[in-house]
Amino acid sequence: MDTLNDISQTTQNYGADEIQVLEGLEAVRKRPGMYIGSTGPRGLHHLVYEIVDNSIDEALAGYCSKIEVAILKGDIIRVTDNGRGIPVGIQPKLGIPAVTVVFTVLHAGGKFGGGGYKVSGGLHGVGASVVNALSEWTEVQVCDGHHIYHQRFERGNAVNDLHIIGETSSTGTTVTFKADPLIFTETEVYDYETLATRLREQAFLNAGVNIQLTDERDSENIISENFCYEGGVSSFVEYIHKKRSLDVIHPDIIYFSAKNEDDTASAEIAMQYNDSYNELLLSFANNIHTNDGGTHVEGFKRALTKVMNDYARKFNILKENDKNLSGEDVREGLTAVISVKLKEAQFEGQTKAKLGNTAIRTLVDKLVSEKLEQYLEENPATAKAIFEKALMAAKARDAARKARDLARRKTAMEGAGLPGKLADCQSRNVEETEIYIVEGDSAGGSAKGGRDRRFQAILPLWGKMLNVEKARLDRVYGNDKLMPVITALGCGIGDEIDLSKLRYGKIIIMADADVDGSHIRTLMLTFFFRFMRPLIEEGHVYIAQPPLYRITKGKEHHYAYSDTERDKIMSELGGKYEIQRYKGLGEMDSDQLWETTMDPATRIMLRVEMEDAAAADEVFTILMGDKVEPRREFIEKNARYVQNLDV
Ligand code: TTJ
Repeated sequence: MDTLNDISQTTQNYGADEIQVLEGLEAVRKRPGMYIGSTGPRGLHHLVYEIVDNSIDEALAGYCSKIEVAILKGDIIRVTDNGRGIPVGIQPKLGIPAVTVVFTVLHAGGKFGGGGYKVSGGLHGVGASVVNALSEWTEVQVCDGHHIYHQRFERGNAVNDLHIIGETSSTGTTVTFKADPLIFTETEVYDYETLATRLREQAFLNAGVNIQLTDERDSENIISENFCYEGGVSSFVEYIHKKRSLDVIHPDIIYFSAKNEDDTASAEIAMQYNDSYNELLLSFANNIHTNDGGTHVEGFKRALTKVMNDYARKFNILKENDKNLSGEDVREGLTAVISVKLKEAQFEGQTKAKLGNTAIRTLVDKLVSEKLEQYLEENPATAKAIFEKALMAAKARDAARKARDLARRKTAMEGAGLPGKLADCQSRNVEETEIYIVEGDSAGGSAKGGRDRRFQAILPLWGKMLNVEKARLDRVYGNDKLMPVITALGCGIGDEIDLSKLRYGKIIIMADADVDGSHIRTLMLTFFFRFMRPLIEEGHVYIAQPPLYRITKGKEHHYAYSDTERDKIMSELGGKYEIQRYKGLGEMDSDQLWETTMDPATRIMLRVEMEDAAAADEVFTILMGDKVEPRREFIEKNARYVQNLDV
């Protein structure tokens, strides 16, 4: 191995390669979004994931048993592992130490020779050099069992050569960095829960890896948590059910795993059924959350449906002339974690959150087909519980189909097939049409009076609607509050949804800014999330923001949409003025409603977006489910984020 003076000697004269290296990192600073997605909170947290992923790889290779992540004062991050330590030997091609290459050459991450494959996280392992480029400073310390090596970088540039600062018998790597305020706006600080959620997930996905998170920013109140799960993905399923207080219908967590012949890919599946009507499939490829699924999920679904129907036929659970169980029937109440690791993962789709490797579909299909059938035969009590639920789901689906057809015949008999209360718009161009779902007949009246009938439709809703969190499809069909919405939107619900038939480009929920309005909004969002999720995924759902106050001074009037805005207007106006607190939409006449909440030129609307389906599922299950304790906990934890609380 090269001695240190070799290192210092060879790094004096920068060759062409080194200059190209520095230009590479300049590109990262010019367009950070290309490498970490955004320079907002998500991008900031992404820096941590990029560094931690390297230590996780070292743990997966079997050389690291402990990873420590610390958030230090000043939002500095320190990641330490007790692995072999990043190699310090001279990298022949560039003539500089391998560890310096890792921090200064783009995409230089991954394995330094040797077997195994790097399972990267985040934006697929852009590597430590990107973190270095986007940090005001980065310090790396490597212990190789003899010496302690140290090097410092500033905004990607080495400010010294790798040098020895001491002797040691231990091995490992420590990286400390401060995100660059020139790249990340000053207000960006790390959110403990965000990091905890991600590190916990990585511990579930890599059984036995021990990850410690500590927040030292408040020296009076240091928080620390340890994540280590020998049960891996099975512990993940257990955690999901516990966190949501869901009742399981069989005590055991079903677990399978397999590798392919040449060991270039592996798959793990953990699954358990609960008594809800919702399914939650969490899928990962190389520890990356494939939010949009892909071949591993397709293989799982296909095999599950086939095994369940074959088993049902074999044991006469399904009679000769019974229809097959559908995919939805066999997945009702199912929580499953599907985790695959493979050499050359291909990610597809706009957000690269969908796995494309076709061989993985076969690997997972084969794994489930063989192992699930065997499991069901060896665990008849579990099989019984699962089939009872699937048969109930199938019956409900049949009832739903009948209720839907009945409802359709009923509306057809009523005439145009559209709900009586709908004030439709003239345009049929979905690019411009909007439907306001308005709480209450009086607000519905004002909205009808104030709207632009060319492209705005109004559907007044009245009273509280069904909380669908605990309802199957059959109870949704025929529900007199939801059917008008389903019919007006025209695109069907559940597995029959077809957005090409959607009649309005924007679906705008307009309810009072009070507790009742919030409840109506939440019930409507629960319905869209559970039975029309593509509407949210495709960005069609909005929440209207009516003003909270009207401030009048003489002939002049202003609208305030928050308490802060109200105070700002009051201080600007000064002197005498009148303030009206709107308790409900009904207090506004048509013109005011148009001007403040419906005119596209002036209105403020919130688009409902879903960053992470699993996180949304957790919120809806906790808030709308029937368990009180987790709801109380959630509200206590999140009360600080509530604005304009009206009690
Ligand atoms: C690679 O194979 C040869 C011996 O060292 C292996 C390695 O790179 N191990 C390694 C890298 N352990 N930890 C890292 C690492 C840790 C942090 C915190 C950050 C980075 C960029 C790498």
